[in-house]
Amino acid sequence: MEIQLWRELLDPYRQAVDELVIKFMHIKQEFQDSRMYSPIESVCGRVKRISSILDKAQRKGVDIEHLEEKMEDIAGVRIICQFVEDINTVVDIIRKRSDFEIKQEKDYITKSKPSGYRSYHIIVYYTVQTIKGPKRLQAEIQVRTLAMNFWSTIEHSLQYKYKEHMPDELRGRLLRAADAVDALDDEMASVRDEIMDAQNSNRQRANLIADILNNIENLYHIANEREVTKIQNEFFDIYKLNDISLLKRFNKQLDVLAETYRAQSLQPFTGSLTIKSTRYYN
Ligand code: 0O2
Repeated sequence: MEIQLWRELLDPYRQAVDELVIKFMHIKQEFQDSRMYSPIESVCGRVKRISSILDKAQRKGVDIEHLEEKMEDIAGVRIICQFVEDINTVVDIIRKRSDFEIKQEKDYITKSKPSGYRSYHIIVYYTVQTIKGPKRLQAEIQVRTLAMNFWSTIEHSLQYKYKEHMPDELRGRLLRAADAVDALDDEMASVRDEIMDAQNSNRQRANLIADILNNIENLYHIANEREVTKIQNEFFDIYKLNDISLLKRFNKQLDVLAETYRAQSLQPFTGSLTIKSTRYYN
């Protein structure tokens, strides 16, 4: 096939990958904006390289004319989760969507491949809008944990190096490594609640600090600079105490203060308002 024809063939797949990656990133964002734990850790995608398409077509005996119909993973999206349990949540989310139709699910989590490979694959039909009109194509969504991804990335590069001739000894080591990955995922699952708690409070604290800084910044527009500098110093003192409840109270006080300033701005005001920092050390 001429290079121009390859470009024409692959362009809609590029568009599909871009769109799908954005859609899954938005799901993650939606969870975070709702201050909820996101089952999606990261998302990436790729269009299969022409050389890989040709290799696979040859390996599977697929005629170039039937590429689009027979090769399901020209467009590939990978969703990485922290825990095995999150994979089910992501799969459920995908099943409920109306912007793509599921063709097939391949569960290599419950039953790993003989290589030791674990991942959940969903083949979908997805329609992109192009200048030539809508184009329905296939895409493969791989859902796996960070640990599974680590293993498969390493194993994939070795497969690439050795093709079908991977030494038995290396194959054995990879299988043992795959068992270790299973054990790691199991171990992490047993402390999932603990880890999620820690991550939630980290996120909560980061959001709170961002809110406080935002509030202080807003005060610069309505209060006098000396007052705001004082408030900022009080914030640093409280910040050092590393106590989330003090930070929450401080933020509430900032809200009240901003409200008071706003009310005062409606009528002439010459005094000053500040937060009594001593209240936070009780
Ligand atoms: P690349 O370079 O990632 O694109 P099948 O359903 O078995 O007839 P197919 O299409 O091979 O045929 O489906 P399968 O087995 O679900 O594999 C699709 C993709 O999953 C592969 O694409 C790999 O990305 C990944 N994969 C499958 N098995 C393994 C494995 O043993 N190790 C690793 N590291 N990845 C695997 P490609 O085209 O093989 O490769």
